[in-house]
Amino acid sequence: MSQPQSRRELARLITRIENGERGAQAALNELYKRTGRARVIGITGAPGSGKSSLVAELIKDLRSQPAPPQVAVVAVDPSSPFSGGAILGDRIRMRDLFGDPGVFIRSMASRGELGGIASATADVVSVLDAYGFDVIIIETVGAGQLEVDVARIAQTVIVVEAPGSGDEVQAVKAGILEIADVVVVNKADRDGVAQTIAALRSALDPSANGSGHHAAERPDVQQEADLAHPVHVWHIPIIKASALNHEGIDAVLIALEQHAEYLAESGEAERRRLQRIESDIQARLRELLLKRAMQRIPPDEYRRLLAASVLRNIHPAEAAESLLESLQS
Ligand SMILES: Nc1nc2c(ncn2[C@@H]2O[C@H](COP(=O)(O)OP(=O)(O)OP(=O)(O)O)[C@@H](O)[C@H]2O)c(=O)[nH]1
Ligand SMILES: [Mg+2]
Repeated sequence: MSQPQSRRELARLITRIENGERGAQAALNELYKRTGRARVIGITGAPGSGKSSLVAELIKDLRSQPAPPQVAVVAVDPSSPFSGGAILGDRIRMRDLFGDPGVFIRSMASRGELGGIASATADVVSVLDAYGFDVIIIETVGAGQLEVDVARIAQTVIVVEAPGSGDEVQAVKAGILEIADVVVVNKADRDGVAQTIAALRSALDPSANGSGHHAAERPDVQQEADLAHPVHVWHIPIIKASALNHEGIDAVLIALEQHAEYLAESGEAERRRLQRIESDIQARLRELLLKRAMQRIPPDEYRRLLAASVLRNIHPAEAAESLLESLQS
């Protein structure tokens, strides 16, 4: 798999998926049977919180294990239509990892279509999984809906926060704290860490926000690994780290291992998989049905109803009902 020939083949297939090429689906159908082995981790957080730096440090540790896993990184940037500054930054930050044949890094830029990038990312993850990558990390910049969609692809989601000004938690502002399985307060070498942790803890506390999530109940921030005792309730850990100083990286890896254990032992892995595949099928079915409907609806009828809706003569829901009826007649 790490031969340059198949790496080139892999890169080419990913490009075809990104471009939505027709032939790519046949390849995806073929390799789907070989997926389902990889550990898929999502990492998100406000711009500049240190996601790429953390990913680089996590990979360094993973790759120095006795039996190092093959690791792939997919950096998804919804805000940049081309390979812009952020992605260039990732490349520089992850520079140390280049030259390691066990690490594959790929950036994906959005072409503006939200649903498109999420399903393209899911397909790219499938390809990497089928190609034998043991760990696949998806990095996205916290910007709302895309992160929620990415969370459905990943088994475990890490939300990265950096110490900021006062009580303001960026992850709450971006609406991404609710998808966190693990919270990392990076840049712990800076001031304001305790304040950020306190703000995060109160945001995660269900009695404070009524979200029904399990808050970090233990008073200590760094939680100890206890892999001998499977956990059936997940307490979202808040981990202090400094990617700059390679601190807290081991604690993040332990939390990831614990979460994997929790997912397997609690049946949550199975539940999430079912949910993910079901919503994937529904999204694709919706797309197919719409495409088919648009092919069959008489264009004049479509334009007539659209114009009537624009003039507020009929409600868009009523227009949709009429179009559906025109299909059945
Ligand atoms: N002081 C300090 N700086 C850090 C730490 N980790 C990352 N940085 C710096 O923060 C800046 C942003 O780091 P990145 O790793 O690119 O952050 P990111 O979240 O991937 O950024 P985007 O992908 O652009 O959203 C860089 O200048 C890093 O050197 C840390 O632990 N401490
Ligand atoms: Mg980054």
